[in-house]
Amino acid sequence: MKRILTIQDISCIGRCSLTVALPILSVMGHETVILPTAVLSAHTQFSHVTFRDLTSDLPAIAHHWKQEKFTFDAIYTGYLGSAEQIRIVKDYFRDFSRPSTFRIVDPVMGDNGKLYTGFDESFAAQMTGLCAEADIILPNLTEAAYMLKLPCQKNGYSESDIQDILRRLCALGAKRAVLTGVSFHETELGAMSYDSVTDTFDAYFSEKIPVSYHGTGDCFASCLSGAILQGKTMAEALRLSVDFIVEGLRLTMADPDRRDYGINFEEALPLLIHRKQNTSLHISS
Ligand code: PXL
Repeated sequence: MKRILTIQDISCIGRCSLTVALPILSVMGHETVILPTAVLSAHTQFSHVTFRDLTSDLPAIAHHWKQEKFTFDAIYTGYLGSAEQIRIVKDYFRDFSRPSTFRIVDPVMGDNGKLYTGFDESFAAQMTGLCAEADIILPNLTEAAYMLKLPCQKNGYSESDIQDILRRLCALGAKRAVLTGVSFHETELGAMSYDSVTDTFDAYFSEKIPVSYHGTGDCFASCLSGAILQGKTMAEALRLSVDFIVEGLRLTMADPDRRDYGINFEEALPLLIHRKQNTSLHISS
């Protein structure tokens, strides 16, 4: 069994960050250690949210873990609330990694051409610095544009545009980059990745479901992290993660009581169990 540390906030309402990472990684068969960075009454797309900042707890937790000599097979980070938290996460990378530890950074900062509430370009620059230390980064197109200081463009990317963005993202320091929300055809949506070590691209597309729910990127990043830790190749991990999200979006749309509280990933979890049983490759421990 792999042990993964995931560092993100707890948003009580809204199916995102730790409330999706923990169940997804657990169902994929990983021991999941959580480090909550803040507790919010709901994610920041809601108005008037409460925010309990846990930054000052993080060094003390690290101190205890160092005494216990804990290390992890992977460290996966999502939404981080401040530049100070990014700095502390770099310390966690340094102190709790072995040479084989996968560092996975989802640079959660924005979507649909805009940064989320509370973030600015200087935060984006700090997050770009964290990405430089990662084995795998998973920006969406908005986050990639902020990282590369490019104009935000939602559609109209050609395959060679996306390949160029992926290469430039890796040139910032990460070994592999996965770009989510990629579409070359109006009926298809998926993700494309680049491995700078082998100089190879992978991509997987599925039916475009014409809705957008908050937290979808967090579900995707959790699933992809879990799949890589299961020993799946990037091509297999992309396929599983896109299929999982499409299933979750379909289930969400089919629910007559649906509200904008994230995607119904819970009823898509059996897909992850089924596909786990069919995994052919395993990474050595
Ligand atoms: O889904 C990303 C996310 C996670 N956590 C919090 C957020 C957001 C996006 O807005 O506000 C608190």
